[in-house]
Amino acid sequence: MKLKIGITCYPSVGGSGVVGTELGKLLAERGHEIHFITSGMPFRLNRFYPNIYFHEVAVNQYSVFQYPPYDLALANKMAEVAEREKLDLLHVHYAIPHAVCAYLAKQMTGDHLKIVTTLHGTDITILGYDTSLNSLIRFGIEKSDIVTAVSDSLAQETYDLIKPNKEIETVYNFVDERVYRKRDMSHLRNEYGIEPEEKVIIHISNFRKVKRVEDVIQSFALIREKTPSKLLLVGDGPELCGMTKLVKQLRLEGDVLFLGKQDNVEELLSMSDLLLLLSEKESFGLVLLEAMFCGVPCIGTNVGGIPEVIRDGETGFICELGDVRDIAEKALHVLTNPTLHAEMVTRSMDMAKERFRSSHIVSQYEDLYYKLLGTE
Ligand code: GMT
Repeated sequence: MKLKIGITCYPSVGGSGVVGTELGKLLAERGHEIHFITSGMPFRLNRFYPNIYFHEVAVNQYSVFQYPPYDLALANKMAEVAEREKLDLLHVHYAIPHAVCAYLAKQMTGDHLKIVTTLHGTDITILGYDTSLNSLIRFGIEKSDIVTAVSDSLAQETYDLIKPNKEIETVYNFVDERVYRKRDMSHLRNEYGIEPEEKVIIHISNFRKVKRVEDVIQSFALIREKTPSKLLLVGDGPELCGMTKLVKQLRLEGDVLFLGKQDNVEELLSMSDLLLLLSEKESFGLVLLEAMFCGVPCIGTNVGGIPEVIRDGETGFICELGDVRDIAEKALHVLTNPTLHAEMVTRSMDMAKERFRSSHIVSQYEDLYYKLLGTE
């Protein structure tokens, strides 16, 4: 049976928005009717897709309101679209505010409208520590019909921190493997002035403090002492300015390339030898999956869901948070050992396909929807 599904996520760049949008696209390819109910066009919806509709949540700025009422406008739009389009369910990404808005919409529409909530991390690992919001997050989770988390670690953290009386199922993230695949990018290395003997290390993030970009740079400084290499820093965010200063202070300007936000990261990944993700909080680390599909071994911290994505010693290495000496040592081990590197490249691509194949993950969500609606 084909379903009518409303999807709400933050439409801007960010892992949860990417996963929400890609899920909608792949469900639409399977014949389901997808209605995005978001504050702006999701950035990955960049062309016409049959079976996909977009409903913009407009927030009016009346002078009587000190803050624009986004949550109410969203709940209202969800109810309006659900009624008019006869939606079977709303799949929302983030407990706060999206699950709570969906519950409000359900109250307005009727119990037949089901709610699936996916937790992505930031709502739990940051907001969960704000005790004033803790009860509301629990409410949003408990009022959802099905709750999923993107890693076992996030599910456990939610139980520990929020203590909801609700089962949370892990459904891992996925990427579109038609986009994330290894390509020959040797010409790009030349364009960036990377010498043939140089190793390319890459870090991609939104440069928030939790990403610990300073540890990436400090590790790179140690790696570069031992082997010729370049560091590509991709993305933008609050820490970027401080990072440019650190690079200058360490006299690494010639070897660290700040590339800013980039659309086609699969091309940059395809010319990289190693990815570093050294975050202090990370429920999954979507970029690890993008790297694995492009055949890039990864080093990550022993934090959140990272060890569920990187197989320590097989597809990369897991290191302790902030231990830049160990990180540099492990990086040099893989970068200067061609046999180990080649094995890790192959295993990364194989394991990505085996454990995080999009068709498998999308089927997991589809099965949850059918179970919830009592159909097939
Ligand atoms: O990491 C971010 O800063 C963005 C954030 C988001 O809400 O998009 O990412 C979260 O969701 C991603 C998709 O599930 C995960 O891959 C990220 O690990 C998670 N971020 C954190 O837990 C800090």
